[in-house]
Amino acid sequence: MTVRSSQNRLIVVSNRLPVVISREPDGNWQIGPGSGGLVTALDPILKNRGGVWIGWPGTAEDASPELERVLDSAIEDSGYELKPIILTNEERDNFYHGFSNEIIWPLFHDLQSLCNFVPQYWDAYRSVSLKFSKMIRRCARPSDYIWVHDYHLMTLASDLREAGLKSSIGFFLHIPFPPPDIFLKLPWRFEILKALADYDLVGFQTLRDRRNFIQCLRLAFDEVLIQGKGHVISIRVGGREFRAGNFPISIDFAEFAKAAALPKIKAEASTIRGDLLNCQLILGIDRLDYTKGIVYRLKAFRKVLEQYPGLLGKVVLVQVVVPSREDIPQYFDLKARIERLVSEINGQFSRSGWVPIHYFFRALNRSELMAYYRAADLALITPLKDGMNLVAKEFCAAKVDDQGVLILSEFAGAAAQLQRGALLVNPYHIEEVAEAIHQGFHMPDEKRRFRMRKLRRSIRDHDIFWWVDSFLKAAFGSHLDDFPPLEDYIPKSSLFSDEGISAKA
Ligand code: GDG
Repeated sequence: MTVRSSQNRLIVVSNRLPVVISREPDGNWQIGPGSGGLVTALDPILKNRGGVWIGWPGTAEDASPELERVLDSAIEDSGYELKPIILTNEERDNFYHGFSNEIIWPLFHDLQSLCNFVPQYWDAYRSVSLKFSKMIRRCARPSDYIWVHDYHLMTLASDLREAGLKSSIGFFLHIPFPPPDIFLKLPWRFEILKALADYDLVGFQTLRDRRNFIQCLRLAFDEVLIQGKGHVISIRVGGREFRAGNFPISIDFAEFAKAAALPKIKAEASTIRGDLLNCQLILGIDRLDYTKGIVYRLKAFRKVLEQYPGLLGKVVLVQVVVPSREDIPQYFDLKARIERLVSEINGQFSRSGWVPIHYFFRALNRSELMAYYRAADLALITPLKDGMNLVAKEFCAAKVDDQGVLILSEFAGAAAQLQRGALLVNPYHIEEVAEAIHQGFHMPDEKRRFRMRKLRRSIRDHDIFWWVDSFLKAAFGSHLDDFPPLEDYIPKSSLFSDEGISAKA
């Protein structure tokens, strides 16, 4: 029998490789390191123990011959292997845009009416999964640990098992897992549940998601046996036994705080504030996505201006929308709705020297992002549903002076962890969000500091490295007793407790 330990070689599998590939004006391909929490956390681990990262390079099929050469040069820099999965244009459309982003993404965010259940999308999802499976079997040694990420690759373990692979395989879902009455709308619901049960460990962001998953299993299978009471449990179903756990993803807190404290960022933040002439700055930063609640948020901002005329000329909302998935019609429409609303609100309230909403439709570079986090008085983060929401954690990490108010949706995974320091809101409740903005605006400095300190402490103690460690411990630990409820580390959300919804903030 192969002995596996937390020091075994790691094979990371995700839809995208951890590199950014682009074509220069002279036609040559350029490759650079990817950014984001997952790369930051897994890069040192892969370098240290060796391993492979398998994923789609994000380029069209005609790039493939040249790509091999470019990726080879990146391997030398990264210290571990990168294995590209080349998708045809049809696979990209049906697997990535189609099944992943027109079915699973809206459904798992409870927005089933936005789903487009096209049968061919499922065929493409299955065939791309087989493509990934083939590549893994080419690379994997029996003692490797295979860690698969996210909703694009839920059926991968079952393909690997079918092909006889014996290695341990873990899976982490970065987005929420929906409750049964929503999940069961999926025409391929049994296939997905059975496939997830083929992993050895299935990780979710929160207890909410893990509970939803178990409820779905109970409805789909005759017998589901659960063992354990901690944040990692064992599930026996349909002749399989596997583990499931909740592991809230996080950020590299120390690195964020250090970067935000740089004099250059401080100066950039002062310039931003100087331009706003004594106004309090409310910040919203999101990818263009209907799950992020941008339209409701703008309506709440309009409401607060209507309700409290004393705020006119004293508050500015900086709303950054990062372009994303614009080739899907719903995203294109969403952009138009946001822009119409921004212009209506600005048209209604602007006066000489003051415009209430500053709207950016572009990505900020990293130092701009840091400077806006530092400059903001309030962060308004109101997704309709979110796996975690890293912007909320980054905003707090950047608040090196402990000043700032976080207004956060109850339906962001981050709410379970950050509820005690944030002002929690129901993002659909326009009046309630408007009240929270008003409350945040008037919150005294001392109270702001007290709350922000709590938030920062919790994120610092549960950073991205803690997250990787917790997942791998759950994968390799032998006894369930070694995994106490996560509430021991992180305050339990009263929202998702058995007592039901509690009073807010
Ligand atoms: C998925 C889940 C889960 C944003 N604007 C700019 C920018 N960003 C960066 C942020 C942050 C990231 O993008 C967004 O992360 P989120 O977590 O908020 O959201 P998703 O992209 O939807 O991520 C989510 C996450 O996976 C991890 O598991 O938390 O729930 O949906 O890091 O900093 N970066 C730059 N400029 C911008 O304008 N440079």
